[in-house]
Parts: sequence; C-alpha cells; structure tokens
Amino acid sequence: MTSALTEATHLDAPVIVTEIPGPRSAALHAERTRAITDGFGVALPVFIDHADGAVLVDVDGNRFIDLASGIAVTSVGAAHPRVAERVAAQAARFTHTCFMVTEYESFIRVAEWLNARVPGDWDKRTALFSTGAEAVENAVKIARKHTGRPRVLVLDEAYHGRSLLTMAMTAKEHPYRTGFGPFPEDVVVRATNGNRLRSGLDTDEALAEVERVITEHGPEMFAAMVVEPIQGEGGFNVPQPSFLAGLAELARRHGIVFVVDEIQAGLGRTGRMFASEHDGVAGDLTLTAKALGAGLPISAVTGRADIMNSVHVGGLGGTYAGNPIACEAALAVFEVLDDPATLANVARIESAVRDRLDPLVAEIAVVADVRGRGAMLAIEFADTDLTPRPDLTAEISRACHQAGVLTLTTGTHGNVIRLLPPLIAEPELVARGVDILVAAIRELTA
Ligand code: PLZ
Repeated sequence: MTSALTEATHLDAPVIVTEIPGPRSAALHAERTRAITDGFGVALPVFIDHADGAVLVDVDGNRFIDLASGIAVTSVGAAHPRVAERVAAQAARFTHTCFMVTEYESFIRVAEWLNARVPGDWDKRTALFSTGAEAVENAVKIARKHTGRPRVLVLDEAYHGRSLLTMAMTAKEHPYRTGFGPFPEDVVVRATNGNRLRSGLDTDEALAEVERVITEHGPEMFAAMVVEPIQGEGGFNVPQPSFLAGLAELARRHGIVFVVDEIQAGLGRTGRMFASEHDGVAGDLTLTAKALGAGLPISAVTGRADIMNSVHVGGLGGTYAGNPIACEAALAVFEVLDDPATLANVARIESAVRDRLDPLVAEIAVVADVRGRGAMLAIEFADTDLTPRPDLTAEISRACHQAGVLTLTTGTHGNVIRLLPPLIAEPELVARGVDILVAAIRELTA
C-alpha cells in the first residue's frame, strides 16, 4: 500500500478570492433559510464544493485550511481516494440489505479490526450502528441487560449526543437541552469531572466525590458509568493524571459497566489509536463513531464478549446498522490508521501546534490554557480570575474564518477554540493555519 501521506493533499491554502462568505455561498445560504429549519446552527456559512486533503474548497473558489475535520470525522481528509474507491465499488455492488435480513462480509471485517485494536486484553464482540448517539444508547441498553440495573453515571461537562437519553447525559444546557425537557433525571446521575482548571479538586478528591455520588444513590442502581477519555464538546478537558484509571477501578469495584466514549477522541486522534491508552485504561465497552466512517454514518460498541452477548437474539439492531457502504469506508479508514506514517504525522502536527500555542499562556493574560493531545488541541480564553471570554473567542474564530482557516469553538462556556485537523494534514499546512490563529489572537488582544 502506498503511504497515507503520499496520497494526500496540497499545500495551496488558504486562498481567499472573495469576501467570506462569497456571493454564491451567500445566495445558497439565503435559499437554505427558506428550505431548512432554523434549528441547525452553522459555524461558517460557506458551501463546500470539494475537498483536497486537509483543504476545503468552497463554491466561490476559496480554499480553507481545515482545522475542524467536520468535528473529528474526516481524519483521513474529506476526499481520501481509498474511501472514494471502496464506497463507489460497494455502491455499484449493493447499497443495503439490512444486516438483520441478509449478511455481508464487510460487517465482520470491521468488527474484527475493532475487536483487535480496542484496549482490553480479553475476548471481545462488536455491534455496529449508525450514529454516535446510537452507540451510546446501545451501550446503556447492553449494560442494563447485563447488570439488571437502571441508572447511568456521567460527568460534568460531558457530551454524549442529542437523542432523548443521550441529551440527558449531555451536561451543557444551551443549545443542547433548552426547551427539550423533561429529562429522565431518575436515570442519569452526574458527578464531577475534576476539571483541572476549574474544579479546584485534585485526582483523589475528585474520585472521592464520584464515589460519594455512587454511594448516595446506591451502587446497585448503576448499570453503567460513561466517560469521555478527553471531553470534546465540554472543552477538550484532559483528565487529571490517574483520574480515568480511578474511575475504572470505582466502576469495577461496584459492578458498574465502565463505558469509554471514544467517539470524538478515538481512532488516532490523540496520537494513540485510542485516547484511553494514554491513561492505561480499557473500557468494558468502548464506543467509536465519527472518524470510523470518514463521514459515512457508522458507529460501534466494542467490548467484553460476556457483556456484549448478554443481550437476547433480536435485542439489538437498526435498519442501517453497519450499512455496507459505511463498512467499506471504515475498512478504507483502517488502511490509513494501520499505516505507521499516520500516527507519526499526528505527533508532528502536535509539535507544530504546541510550538506555536504553548508560549501564549505566559505571554497573553487572556490565554488561560493550552491543552489536549495529538491532533486534538485547544486554547481557552478567560480573564485572570477565570471569567470565560466567549465573546473574544467567537471574534478570534471569525477572524480565522475570514483569513481562510476553519476553526471551531467548544466548551461549557463557549470560550475554547479547538483544533481538529485531519490526521493526514501536512504539519506545514497546520502550522500555517495556526500562525494565522496566533496572529488573530495577538491582534484582538492587543
Ligand atoms: N459522544 C464524545 O463528541 C458528537 C456533536 C455535534 P453523533 N459530538 C459532536 C453536534 O453538535 O451535534 C459526540 C461526541 C461524543 C457522542 C457524540 C454523538 O455522536 O454521531 O453526533 O450522534
């Protein structure tokens, strides 16, 4: 196989040839508002014509450096030739059978790859679904069936989806929950995430607090504890040292299924295949989605065979679960992830970003923190008393967009800019994008 990196991408970005958004994007956006519910937001209202490695080209011919990857989805870029080939070939053979009606081989191959790579030195089984929220919902179903217990423990600042149960598991009120209640609060119980910057707790104190919550509700009430190894929508919160391991130990001691939600942080994003590997932790169940299908909808629950097989025949499924075109996309993604050049490139991306952002913490008062791992890095803006600065954050992100760099904001307080370049992005291109970000920060904080 040729290297993932030789197949990718070109360096001629950013190239901005119109105002942003350009006239064709603006016209389409006006049509959009007449056709599409106002319920969808948009980070950058430009319409994409095609992608080129880590470059997005809009309908006006502007070329953006992609530091978003469609929220950690297009890790191999949004137009990887192997994905395109496999998807096209599968679409020509058949688009769907429903795996519960008749079977196809690619479903097995995806499951085998996940069983082999997901942390945990034990016999595993995998179930495929379509979205991340569906994987989370199914992990809870499986844990309930296995334990006979009702509740789910989640953490402050968690994000697990927008479906009714996963919305209840998600912490942030606006925009995710506003007006959509009531929530199954009897089911979902929340405990501290020991946020390094804001919780005021060290690892032991945070773990004691989590155990207090478990004891208060009764351990026998909890089917599952669901945690992100690095919180994504919550602000790229890296757990304190030993916190994840402590949570895993707590869960096991109390007979609670330990579920690691690797939907945003997994599959090479943090420089290891799974983010939980940085903490030496393995979920009883591990959840993947997003990067798994390079944009084709596919998600997975992978875990201990005895837990996965505790469900009765027919208890799991979904019309599109493990759709064959999405499975082919996943197999193409695996070819890229199994190429050692890919994770090596993530390390180079991390250095390029860190070299540029780390010094700002000492230099600029309103830069409160730089954090993350691999190609999942973020910068937080707050006053010296830690009052969040979402206004400034939005302004900086907008300035990047105007200059041709696609950045996203995140965080409980909306005061974090997160960088999620494709894992195959040239470090030189990412560096150019981050230089533009740094220039915007300097200009808007001067
Ligand atoms: N778990 C850790 O990050 C999705 C949300 C985008 P779905 N995060 C992006 C938005 O605003 O809707 C996510 C995640 C973690 C679960 C999910 C849910 O995955 O594929 O969006 O359902």
